[in-house]
Amino acid sequence: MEEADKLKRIVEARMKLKSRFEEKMRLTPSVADNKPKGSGNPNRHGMPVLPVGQTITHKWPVLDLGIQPEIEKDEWQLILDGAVEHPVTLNWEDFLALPQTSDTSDFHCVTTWSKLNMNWVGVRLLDLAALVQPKDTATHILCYGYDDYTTNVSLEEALKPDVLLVHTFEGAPLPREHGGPVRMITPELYAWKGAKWIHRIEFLTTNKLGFWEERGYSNTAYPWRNDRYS
Ligand SMILES: Nc1nc2c(c(=O)[nH]1)N[C@H]1C(S)=C(S)[C@@H](COP(=O)(O)O)O[C@H]1N2
Ligand SMILES: [Mo]
Repeated sequence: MEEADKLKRIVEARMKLKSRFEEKMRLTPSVADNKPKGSGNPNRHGMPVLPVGQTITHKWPVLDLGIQPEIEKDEWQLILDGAVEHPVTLNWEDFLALPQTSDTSDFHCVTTWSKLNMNWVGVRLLDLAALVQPKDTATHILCYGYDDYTTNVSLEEALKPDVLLVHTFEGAPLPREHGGPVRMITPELYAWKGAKWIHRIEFLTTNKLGFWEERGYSNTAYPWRNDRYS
C-alpha cells in the first residue's frame, strides 16, 4: 500500500477507535477515581504522582524471567493478529515509518519502585491498532515477548495515548536489558503490563491471562488502587 494511503487509513481508523473507546477510557480508575491512593501533587491524568506503597528510585532496576533475548533490528518483527480486519507483520523499517510519538511518563513497578519522568520515543498502540483495525468484538490484547513472556491488557487501557511501543529512551536506543529493540510501556498501570522484547500483539474477543496474571498478579493492575494481586 502507498504510504500516503496507509497514513490516511490510520488517521481515519484512529478517530473511530477513539470515539468507540472514549467513554470506557474516561471511566478507567487512573482517570476516574475520586479518592485515588497515593501522595504528592496530581500528575497529568489527575492522580497523586506517587501511587500508594511506592518509593521513588533514580536507578532503573531490571526484571525478567532469567533470559534477555538478543534480537537484531534487522531480524526483529512485530506480528499484529487475532480479531483484526488487516493482520500484518511489521519489520523494523515498517515500524519506523509509522507515526512516531515522543512522551515523558512515569513507570510504576509492582515490586514497589517508581521511576518518574522517563522520556520515550515510539509508536502509540492506538496507531498500531488503527493500522490493523480491531473487529467490533475485540476487547483485549495479549502481548508476547521474544522470551515467551505474555501479558494481557484491556483495549480501554491499551488505547490510551501514553501507551507506546518504544525503541528510544532518553535519546538513545532502548538497552537490551530493558527490552530493546522494542518494548511496550503502560504508564497508568503497573509496569509488568508492558512486554519487553515485544514480538506479537494478539487482539482478543475474550480476556486471556498472561504469565504473571496466571500466577496471582492482578488482571487489571491499577497502581492508585494498590491493585497488585488477584
Ligand atoms: N518480555 C518480558 N517483559 C516484561 C517482563 C519479562 O520478564 N519479560 N517483566 C515485566 C515486569 S514484572 C516489569 S516490572 C517490567 C520491568 O521492566 P524493566 O526491567 O525495564 O525495569 O517489565 C515487564 N515486562
Ligand atoms: Mo514487575
